[in-house]
Amino acid sequence: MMYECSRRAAMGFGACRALRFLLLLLPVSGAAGAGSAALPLVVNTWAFRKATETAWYTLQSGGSELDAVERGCGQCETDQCDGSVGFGGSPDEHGETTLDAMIMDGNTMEVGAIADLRCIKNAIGVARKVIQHTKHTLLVGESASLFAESMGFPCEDLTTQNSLSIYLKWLNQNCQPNYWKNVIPDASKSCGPYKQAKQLNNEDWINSQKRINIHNHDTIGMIVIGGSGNVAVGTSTNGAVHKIQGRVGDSPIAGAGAYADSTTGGAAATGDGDIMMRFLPSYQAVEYMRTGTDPTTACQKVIYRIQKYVPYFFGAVICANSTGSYGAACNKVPGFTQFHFMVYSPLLNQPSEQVVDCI
Ligand code: SD4
Repeated sequence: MMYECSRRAAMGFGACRALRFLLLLLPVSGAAGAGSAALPLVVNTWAFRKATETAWYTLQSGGSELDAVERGCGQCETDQCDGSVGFGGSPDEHGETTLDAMIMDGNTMEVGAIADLRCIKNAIGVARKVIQHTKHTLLVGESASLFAESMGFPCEDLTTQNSLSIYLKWLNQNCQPNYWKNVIPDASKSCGPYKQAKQLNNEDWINSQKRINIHNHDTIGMIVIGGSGNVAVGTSTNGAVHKIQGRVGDSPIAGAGAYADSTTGGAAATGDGDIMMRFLPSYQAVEYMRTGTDPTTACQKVIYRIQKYVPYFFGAVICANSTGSYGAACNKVPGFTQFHFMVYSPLLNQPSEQVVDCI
């Protein structure tokens, strides 16, 4: 850890370098997850290696931090990372794939975001156009698609054989699981259309939360910090599989899916957006770091805060400060005990997959 080494002069330079070398060989794990500090830095959720590489090479070839975020997340949209980013994944209740994305500039605090975007593949590209060509922050639904087309993005069918077969399988399973509660017919047994039930029963809600897990969530969230400490962040996702039409998750919401402030750092979240967006975890993590909390602890504090209300939520957060330290944390639930994320910095000669134990 460079920062620690320079402060611990008493340790001796040779010993400090040897320690740094050893630390580089260790995977990030549990509370010891603070990453070595160096700039520039790319950190992204999950083992989306090509996205990390693309962001890194964008920076290396003179692109800005925003360019790196846009191209890095865009890489995942093209690659359909884990089926949870880009076209052909997470069909909604009507079988359609819709996209959410955002990009944020930590120097100017500008945000461009789109949600419930239909028929356009490059969601983060459209989000960037919101910053570049409008005075707005968030555009949604079919109107967002019209905006995208006016910016030159082609309208294409986002359905694939894969998304169609996920959808058909779900229909054959009586539309289980789904996101309805307190409706008739009973949503835990039947498909819709639904009407509101007279009786409101909170038990339904609790049970339905238990079904939202790693198998229907995965988003790219990315933090890029340039050589002079400029921070940019972004997200891109096709959201939650079998979502109700019109549902928007945390990813395009500033402070929820991601947040950047070049005076402090950046953070991005992945997981059950319906829960996570209620806590603005990315904003909260950046605010913890602003008061001097290290990135790993900042991420952990955010997870603990949500855990207090929703112990079994599925989610993880990545955090990095503007000096280049980074960390991550995740909430431990059955089937999700470790979180993988990617890091690239001058201390690594290739994108490095790191693992943190969930808390
Ligand atoms: C959402 N948070 O729409 C996104 C999905 C996700 O990891 O992050 N998956 O809820």
